[in-house]
Amino acid sequence: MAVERTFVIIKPEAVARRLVGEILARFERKGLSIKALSVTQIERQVAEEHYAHHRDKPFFPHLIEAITEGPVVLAILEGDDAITQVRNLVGATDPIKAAPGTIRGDFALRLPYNMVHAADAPSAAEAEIKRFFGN
Ligand code: FUP
Repeated sequence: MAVERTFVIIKPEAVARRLVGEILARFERKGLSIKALSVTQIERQVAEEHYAHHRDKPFFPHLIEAITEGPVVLAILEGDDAITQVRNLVGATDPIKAAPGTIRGDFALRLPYNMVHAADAPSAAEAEIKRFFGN
């Protein structure tokens, strides 16, 4: 067990549906602390960098469109094993496979609209915090 920081994006579809409070409440209820919070719109270039590992996938254009089409909420969350804890609360990538009780399982129907991005490893969390919040 280690205190970790993780990075989360509450995606445009979640902001549009007024689910920001509901989603943040789930992280807080679990025991995680909000260390930084920001409302912004992600530039196309930053989105393409963030999802560079998917650049050659057929869904890439839809993914970039979905994450840049409206305001998002960026968050840094901290707590014991925060990376795994947040991924568990978020659920499987595909909303069809995400278990009920998870954010994606409760609020999303189909890709690429899965409500939340959450860093999947400490190295990813640090790189993403730097990319979206600076130093
Ligand atoms: P995750 O870490 O759970 O966000 O999953 P990935 O990094 O594999 O996927 C990043 C984003 O690509 C997802 F949030 C949604 C999108 N995606 C699709 O649209 N279709 C796919 O088949 C896989 C991912």
